[in-house]
Amino acid sequence: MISAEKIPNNVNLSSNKRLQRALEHWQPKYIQWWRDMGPQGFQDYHRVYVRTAISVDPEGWAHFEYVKLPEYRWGIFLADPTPDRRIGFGDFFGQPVWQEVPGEFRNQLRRLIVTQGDTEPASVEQQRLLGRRCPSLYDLRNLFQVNVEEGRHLWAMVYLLHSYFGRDGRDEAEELLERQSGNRDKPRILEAFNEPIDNWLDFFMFTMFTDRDGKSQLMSLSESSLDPLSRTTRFMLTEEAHHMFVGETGIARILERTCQLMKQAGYSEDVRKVGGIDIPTIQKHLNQWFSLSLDLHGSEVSSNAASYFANGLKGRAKEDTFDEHIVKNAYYNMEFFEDGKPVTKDVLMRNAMNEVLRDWYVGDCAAGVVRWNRIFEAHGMSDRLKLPDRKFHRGIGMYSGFHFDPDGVPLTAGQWEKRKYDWLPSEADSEYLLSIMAEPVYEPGTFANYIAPPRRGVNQQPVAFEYVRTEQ
Ligand code: BYC
Ligand code: FE
Ligand code: FE
Repeated sequence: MISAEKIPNNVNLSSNKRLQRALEHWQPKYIQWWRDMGPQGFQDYHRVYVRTAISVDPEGWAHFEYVKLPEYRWGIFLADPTPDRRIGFGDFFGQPVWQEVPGEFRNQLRRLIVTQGDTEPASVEQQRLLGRRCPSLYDLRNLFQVNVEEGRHLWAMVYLLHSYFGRDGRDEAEELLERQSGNRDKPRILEAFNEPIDNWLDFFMFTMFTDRDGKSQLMSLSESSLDPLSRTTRFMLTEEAHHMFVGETGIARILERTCQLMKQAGYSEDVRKVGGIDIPTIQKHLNQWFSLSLDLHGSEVSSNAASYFANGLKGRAKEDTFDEHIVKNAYYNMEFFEDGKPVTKDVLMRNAMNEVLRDWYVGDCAAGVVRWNRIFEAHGMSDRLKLPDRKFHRGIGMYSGFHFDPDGVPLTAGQWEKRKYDWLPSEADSEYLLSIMAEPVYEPGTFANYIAPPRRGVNQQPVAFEYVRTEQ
């Protein structure tokens, strides 16, 4: 029944003709955007073995089939409502959640939804050239799975804009298709979403670290008093898990292969000579995407964040695990950087909510790095990856005007200029990566030299399954 509709959904769209018409009007513009700005070279002649959400229950959600990408059935799905759900934090703690947008919070909510929505198509734009450089059909399929789901996340936000924000919401939905990642005149809103992702090391680091910011931000929005926002972000989180899986296992497979190649080549040899990716280059890309993703959490001290919390719009990750939810007289002991020295000061906790979420995020990232380092351990190697200090390479917040090395040691501008490519990818690193990715690998079961095969395939299919088919 659901699949007969133009826009698959579990929000009973056909009962709201106005909304249905508005979304059906937006749909062709979305498809045009996908064709223009989505995966380049994979629109009309390829079928991809993807998972399509056709409902939120486990069976409907895990529905796999071959589809041409522009024919993917992007739908609108909200997690099931929680009966008698109550506001979980802030000044309205304990009151019933909202099914409509309160007038006084309309602008703030719109801004949060637009900011979230803007990242989704941005990531598809950033990744549009990767298909032609893929390390295998398995990876190509995973890239497209992530891309179509980010497209669906845009649908999720556009549904909210159209349903609850009237004319303004419809205008915002149009603009979400007009801003473009990296465009000088109309860039995407948040900085990390304007950075190019043209090689697969960047792609895997992005899905590891930047999609994980998606996870922390969506967790905080899923606490929201606006119930439709909470429900839509809750379902998005189930998809986010797969994006981080792609990133974490992608890097793990590169590490595995690097270790193998180092062993074969004799440990003192440069692994690039045998076509692998050296550990320092992997560390630099980690530094890059971790620091950019820290910025995505906003300033350490933020009156916006305080106001989102007070008004019940954006909570903490796992709000129910905290003892106290009103957080009026609590303080956060924060490290500032003054006169070249760190000093700690107490900040009202509500003003530190961006930092509280960042703390959660850093912990989640650190656990992933521990898992990566087990690969070195298993190979008996002493190399390790590590997260840089959170002051390193920041463009937002109180550290952004200063320079620090990855251990958090302050540097002068001159020292930074001299050494920054010890810690961040250089032009030469990018060129090297592009050189080993110049030829895509389209043969089922074959993998580029710099990456190990995955342990298992998708949906119990073999690793050598033809995950993407070409049509004549
Ligand atoms: N770049 O009070 P402040 C995802 C602005 S990822 C540029 O510190 P606030 C995904 C800010 O707008 C998750 N500008 O921050 C992942 C403000 O401007 P005004 C995305 C920035 O307001 C992979 C000023 O600086 N979700 O889903 O607390 C693939 C001072 O702001 C940045 C969300 O972001 C930046 N990085 O904002 C696909 C959730 N950071 O007021 C998808 C929605 C801050 O001075 N957004 N600014 O003009 C929010 O919750 C918040 O707006 C922020 C922090 C987290 C962005
Ligand atoms: Fe997303
Ligand atoms: Fe994602």
